[in-house]
Amino acid sequence: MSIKYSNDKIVIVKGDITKENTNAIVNAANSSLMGGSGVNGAIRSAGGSRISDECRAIISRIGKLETGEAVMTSGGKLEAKYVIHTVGPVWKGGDESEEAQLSNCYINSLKLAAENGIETIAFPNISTGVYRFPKDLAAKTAYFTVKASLEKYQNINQVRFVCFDEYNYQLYLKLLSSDKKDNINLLLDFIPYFESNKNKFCTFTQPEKGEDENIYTSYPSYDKGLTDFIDIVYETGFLKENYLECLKEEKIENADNSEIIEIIRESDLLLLRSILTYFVRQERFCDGLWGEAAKDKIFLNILYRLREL
Ligand code: AR6
Repeated sequence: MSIKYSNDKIVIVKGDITKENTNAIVNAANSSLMGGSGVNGAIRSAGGSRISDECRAIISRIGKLETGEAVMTSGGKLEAKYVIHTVGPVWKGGDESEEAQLSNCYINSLKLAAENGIETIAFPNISTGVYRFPKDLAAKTAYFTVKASLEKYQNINQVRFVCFDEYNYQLYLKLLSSDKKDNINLLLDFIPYFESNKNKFCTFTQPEKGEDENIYTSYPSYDKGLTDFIDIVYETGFLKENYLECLKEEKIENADNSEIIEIIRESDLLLLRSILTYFVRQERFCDGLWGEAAKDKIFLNILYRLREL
């Protein structure tokens, strides 16, 4: 199965975080913001002495950092404009709130990023090196913390998890794809609904004369199943971010419904998402479109294709 997503807020990358071109990269630092090995060492040698100078100034101003706290410096010579330094927990067996502390690293880094207008940010796998936090638990903690925080910080457009080692990379890929798969399964629950409800997804009210004597056109009233479906599409995030871009990319704006059904037959997940986005988003401008798409079996065809993927 190949799942291709673009425009997702969470992206998994394999490589060296110092090469990232996000607005900010995050450093797995220590409480005194001193130089060190691992990702900390790599960031300081690529970014130059300015980062260490700013770190020293911060420590002399506020003292040592608590575990989970985050502060920001410039990015020095790095492509990223800023470095957010956060202190991960040292793994002590799991009974000393290490998981919550690791969560705080991500929460506080994203909070700081959002406060400073940062739109894209890259994280290393904090604490999974020298600090020996188990990699699978760290990955789950990082992934779900970031996912939840992104709901809050809507101005952050992209979070990249930059995995240096193959093991971490595979863990994150698995988390991302099973998360998406769960969303698809929720949508697949609607197959029986679309199969059994032919032609009664949407009814139109009669045009009415308003108090001002103008005639007001009819508006659609949707079957509950259809509105539940649309809610699930929204809730699961099964939408492409940029609606207008999606129209341009997929050239579906002017296609008629039978052409769209043809496209669905050939499409991958990314394209299915675009088509669904097209119908869900266009509703704002074109009354009754969901009903039309349901009647013309567009949603049903999308669900059949999702089942195959
Ligand atoms: N890019 C991305 N990830 C990297 C890079 C890189 N260039 N280099 C290493 N990693 P660690 P910690 C990964 O030890 O466990 C420091 O000395 C690495 O494979 O850097 O939070 C500090 O000063 C691992 O998965 O950080 C602290 O004293 C992850 O980054 C202490 O280590 C984190 O490993 C912090 O320990």
